[in-house]
Amino acid sequence: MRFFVHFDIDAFYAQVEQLRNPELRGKPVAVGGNSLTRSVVAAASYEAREYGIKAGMPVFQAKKLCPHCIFISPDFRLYETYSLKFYKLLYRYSPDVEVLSQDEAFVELTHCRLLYPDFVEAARRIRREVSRELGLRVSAGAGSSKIVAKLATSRAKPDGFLHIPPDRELEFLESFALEDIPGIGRRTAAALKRLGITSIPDLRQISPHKIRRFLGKRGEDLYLMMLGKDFSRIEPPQKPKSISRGYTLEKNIHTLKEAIPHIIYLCDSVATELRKEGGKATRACLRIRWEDFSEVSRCVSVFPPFSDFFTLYHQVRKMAEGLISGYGIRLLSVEVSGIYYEPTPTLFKFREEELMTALDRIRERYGFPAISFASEARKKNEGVFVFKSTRRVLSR
Ligand code: DCP
Ligand code: MG
Repeated sequence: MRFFVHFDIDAFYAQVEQLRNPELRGKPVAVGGNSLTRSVVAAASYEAREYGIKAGMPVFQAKKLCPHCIFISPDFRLYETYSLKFYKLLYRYSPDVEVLSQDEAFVELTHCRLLYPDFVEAARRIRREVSRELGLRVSAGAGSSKIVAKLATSRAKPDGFLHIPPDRELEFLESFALEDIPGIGRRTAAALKRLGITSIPDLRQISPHKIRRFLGKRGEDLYLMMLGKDFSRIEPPQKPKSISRGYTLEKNIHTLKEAIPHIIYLCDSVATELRKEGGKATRACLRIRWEDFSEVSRCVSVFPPFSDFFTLYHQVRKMAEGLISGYGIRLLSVEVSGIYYEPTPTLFKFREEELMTALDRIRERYGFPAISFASEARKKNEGVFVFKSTRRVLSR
């Protein structure tokens, strides 16, 4: 029988802020952008949640629900240091670690029987030790599959631990609504509904072949998982499939001239991350959210594969020229995808490549903001909520 433990830090960003500033402890705290009118809540302390504040909610709405809630601008670099510490700690207990997000990971103990004769006791101990060393409350769930462990954590929150014994797993799974199951989005739930399935026990009435016909292989995997047959394993660290950066602007902008410094910053940030991951991209996309919240995106294929700022900027700028025409812009985002990780042979180094290497070295030593393009400095209007996303290749 396999044994998985799932860990998830409680109210991650908000807790880090409460740890850094003891005056915030025990109080409603929400971390969001620095503009009270335009950004969204990234994390809410459990005290703030009592007022109905949750992640993804616009800050102005959260402020209405709880006027004395303390709003804090995010400090992504600080959260990143806690993330790295968290991952490192978990690897101390088992080599089988799968990182899911900044504050969430699976640890499989199956192959560490000699170290941990009693898995459940070990899981409890690991949670306590990780929590103590980080100084943050961490919740954990355990079971014989990843899905059971993850769902157990959701029931253990905040600051708890829940183990589901093998003979209780089916009953436990059936206690969840379909839309609470990770991997079942709105679209999958709607597709299941069309097949007459509105709850997990309903799944028993349908054959795996029928599910596969309607929802494909992923649907079939989900189906088996819900019937207690989750065969998925710990996935080794994966390389990202796409890398994007974007933000909502503090004030709407209208012209290409105003957009260029932001585009420079976003392209520089994406290309730097791409080089850090050791990849070369073949596709570049620009996404714009207009003032009426409608969105447009444009993508181009690029050959040969690139990882330098200049190629990306050239492509994104061309797309921006074709799209920007005086209408108010609220959000800008740049993404690269179609990433290759095989070394591509180069006969000689271009000057641009040498420049990129020098840039990376400076930033490795002094941090990303240490150096930037001069025209980026013309960015008068700041981006208020940087979202950083590095979508990883997920294979089962
Ligand atoms: N996050 C974000 N935007 C969101 C959701 C999350 O920026 N819409 C960030 C802030 C969170 C962190 O990711 O602190 C971890 O996300 P979780 O979903 O684990 O949420 P929390 O850790 O805040 O709360 P909890 O895990 O206790 O539910
Ligand atoms: Mg969390």
